[in-house]
This record gives sequence, C-alpha cells and structure tokens, in this order.
Amino acid sequence: MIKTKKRLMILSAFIALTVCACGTAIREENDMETNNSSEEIIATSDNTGEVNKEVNDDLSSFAAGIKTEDEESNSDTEFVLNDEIEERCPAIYETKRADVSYGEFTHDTYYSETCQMERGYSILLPADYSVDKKYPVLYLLHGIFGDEYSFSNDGSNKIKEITGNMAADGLIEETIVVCPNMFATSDPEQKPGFDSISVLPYDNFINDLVNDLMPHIEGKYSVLTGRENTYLAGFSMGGRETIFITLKRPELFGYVCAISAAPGIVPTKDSFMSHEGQISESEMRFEDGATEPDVFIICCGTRDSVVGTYPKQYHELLEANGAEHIWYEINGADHDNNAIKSGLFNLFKQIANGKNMSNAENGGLQ
Ligand code: FER
Repeated sequence: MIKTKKRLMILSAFIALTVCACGTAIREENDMETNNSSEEIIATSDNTGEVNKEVNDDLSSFAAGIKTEDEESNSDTEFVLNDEIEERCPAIYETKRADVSYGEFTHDTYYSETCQMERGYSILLPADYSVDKKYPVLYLLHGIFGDEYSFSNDGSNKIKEITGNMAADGLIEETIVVCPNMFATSDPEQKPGFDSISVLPYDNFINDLVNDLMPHIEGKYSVLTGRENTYLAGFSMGGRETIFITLKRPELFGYVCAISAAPGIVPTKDSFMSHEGQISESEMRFEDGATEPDVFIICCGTRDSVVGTYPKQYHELLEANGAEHIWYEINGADHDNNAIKSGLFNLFKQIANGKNMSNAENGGLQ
C-alpha cells in the first residue's frame, strides 16, 4: 500500500516536472534547431495524436499563446493614422476605457456539411449590435490544440478592447469577430497532434470556413459581405491556415494577418514533426490574375520559441515568388499575446488606413 502511494507520488512529481519542463523550454528556447520542447510532448503523445491529458492542459497555451510576464504595449498616447506598422499595440487601444461599451463573446453552433456534424464558434458582437446596421466580419483562427474558446477565454489578448476602442475612435467600423473551431474533422473521436494524419483536419478547415461557416454567419447576423468587409487572421496553426486560405481563396478576404504562423505550408522538418507540406515552395504565390487582398500582413515575435523563423521563411518565399505582402517583426515578443495584440492592432490600423484612402478617392469619408 505504502509502496503504491510512493509510486503514485513519484509519478505525479514526474508528470508535474515534465509539464513544467515543457513550459520552461518553450519560454527559454529561441533557436528552432535547439528547441527540444517537442521531445517532452512527443514522449507523451503517440502517432494517433492521442495526447496525455495533463500535457494537453499545458499545450492549451499553444492555442492562444504562451503566457509571458512581460506583456508590453507601446505607451504612446498619441495615435496618427497612416500606413506604418507599429510593433506594439498602443496602450490606448488595449486598455479598457470608462466611456466605451465593449461587446461580449457568446457561443453558437452551425451545421457543417464538410464535417457532417454540428460545430461551435464564439462570436464577439459589438455592444450595441443591431439588425438595423451591417457590420464587417473578422474570422480569427486559433493555434494547435485550440478550439472556439481559445481566444474568448483569454482576456490577455485584449481582442474586445482593441476592437471596441478602435471602433469607438472611428478608425474602424464596429466589427464582428468570429472565432471558429479550426479542427475540421468528421470523426468526433479524432484528436489533434504533431503528426501528418492529426494535422489534416486543420488543412480541411478551408472547406468548412468557405462552404459552411461563412454562409451561416452571413445568413444569421447582420453583416456586410464581400472581400472589403471580410477579414481573416490567425495565430500560429491559425496563422498557417490563414496564409494557406488566403493563397487559395484570395478573392474572399480584403484584409489578412497571419501572426506567428506555424510550419508546414511547404515541406519541412522541425523539432515537432516532419511536414509533407500543403503546397510546394513555388506555389507560395497568388495565381496569375487573382484578386489579391488589399492588405496581407505576416508578422512574428523576434523571440518566438515555438515557430522560430518559419514566418520569416514564408515572407521570403512570398517575396521571391512576387506575392505582395507586409512583413514585420515584433521585437522581443515570444509566441504570445504581445504578438497577437500587435497583429490584431496592425490589421485594424491597415483596414482604417485602407478604407479611409478608398473613401477619400470616392470623395471623402462616408
Ligand atoms: C509545428 C510547430 C508549431 C506544428 C504546429 C505548431 C503542426 C503550432 C503551434 C501553435 O499553434 O501554437 O511543427 O506542426
């Protein structure tokens, strides 16, 4: 009896240490090649993608960013609308204001023909949402092991504040944010993991988004449609799918931002797994004659301990293949909310600037 208890204690200590080690490794390692955090992860997951529950809890930090202590913002109190990128989200946009009403996330479901099942999404409607108005929509995609709650359950990403404050200042229109579950599988038992079978449902999300979720949102809510009013952004695994979806269906999204995009769009091998690649390097481009997004941002923290320099490689491939985009790095940011806040803010800033410019061309603000 005592022996069993002791064994149990040793086992729990081992699990706790493994979980701790994972987190620390992710926080401390910078270099993709020396990042060994995957060894702990792979040791607790098998090739079917089954992941040990304790470790999965820890891995949930992949889904919406690692929690870092030093969350920083740009403390400028003045904001000038132009086409320049600001590495950090200004404090005035991520801080709650007493005189602004913010929307709240709620949860809903839709039937997915792609997955042959009812699927959930979280949705942030503006505080004074009314069917008498029509709103643009941002589809925001979570990271690996995430779901439709990954962003809505994490107040540190400041999605509500950034969206609400920028709309309150008249920079962007009041905007609906939809956070889907990006794991588009038709097998309710299938789980995500770091192997080629277990990531397939993420690559299938393009079908669920375009054929099921977007028609559902456009049918159920009072939304502005068309590419100028349809935005796409994603973090990590969601950033990877954001780039993939944008290259495949560029006519659908006017404004796009891929934050800290995960590897695997093109063939590669990182410390987590071997990636067959969704497309080849020469296909990292828009098809000839395609309607391209007005703004296509790719960004990443300079200290990203999970995806390392993969986003930069995407930028280099797109550049070599002549696909127009904006690339920038967030100095000092990890795979975390500093990167997410920055990407979201800059996407909205580019939308504000882009829409102002086209309004000006059409005879001024409308
Ligand atoms: C990988 C490295 C990182 C990978 C996925 C990720 C599927 C995703 C990380 C995240 O979403 O936070 O090799 O392969």
